[in-house]
Amino acid sequence: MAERRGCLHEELGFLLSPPTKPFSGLDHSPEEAETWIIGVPYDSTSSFKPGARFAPARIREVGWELESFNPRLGVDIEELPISDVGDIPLTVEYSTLSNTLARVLPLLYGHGKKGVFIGGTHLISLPIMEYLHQVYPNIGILVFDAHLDLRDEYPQGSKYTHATVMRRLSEMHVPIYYYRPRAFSKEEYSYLAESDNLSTLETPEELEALRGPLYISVDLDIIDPAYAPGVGNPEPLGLSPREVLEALSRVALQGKSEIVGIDVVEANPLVDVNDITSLTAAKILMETLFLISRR
Ligand SMILES: [Mn+2]
Repeated sequence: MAERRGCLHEELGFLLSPPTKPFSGLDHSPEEAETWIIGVPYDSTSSFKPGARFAPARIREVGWELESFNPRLGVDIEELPISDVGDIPLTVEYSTLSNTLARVLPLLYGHGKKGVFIGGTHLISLPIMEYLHQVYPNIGILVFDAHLDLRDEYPQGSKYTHATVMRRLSEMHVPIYYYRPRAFSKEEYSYLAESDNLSTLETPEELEALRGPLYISVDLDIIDPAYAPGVGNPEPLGLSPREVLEALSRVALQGKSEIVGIDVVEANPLVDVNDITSLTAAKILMETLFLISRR
């Protein structure tokens, strides 16, 4: 058993860059942890404001300033079996990102663990979901995003970007559930209406009805720019962070689905204001970790 433990640690060491500071001081070994945090600093296909590659490090940094005790569970986050295993090494090539994730994800899910991913742009959800769709053929994705990300190409000629990620998943017939989207192109709106694997949910009650394995993707632009100004494509009239957390807790605590992974994407420290967005992201990550962790 001891040898096997050493192997996993070693394999990860070859594939990942260690975090400069683990999220909230989490120092459990990857072997004993039930949940792994993985940073995915990828932003090469940003169409508006690049800089999301800096988010995993910044979110970890400011997350240290948040209190880490959870009264509902009566525990500090350090007591939960979570390991911050580090970052996918920086690359500007989507194929390299995708290949590295294809080697890391079997180590994670092959050992029965859950993944919590810090983006990066929204495109990082695609290689993660491509892998999970093989492991869980009936997996669905619950998306918190101002936008639908259903464009066929964006910018023109580009098939693999933050604005096309859900279109590529839809083509794989993955059920996609959007929670309260608010910004559409005409093309996307028609595609949504015509596709039977896509739906929008407008109330927290509807979230409880989701079934089966579920991946959750939180694009921080679901939140109003007042609380999250530092994102790639800010869109006014958004949700409050509290509304997002209430929705997440509905799914995790009252819902019937099995949450197998979560990402928090699109924070961009280069255009943030006083770390507001990174702090909001860190808080959502921390609350999410409490929601999905068993003691
Ligand atoms: Mn998005």
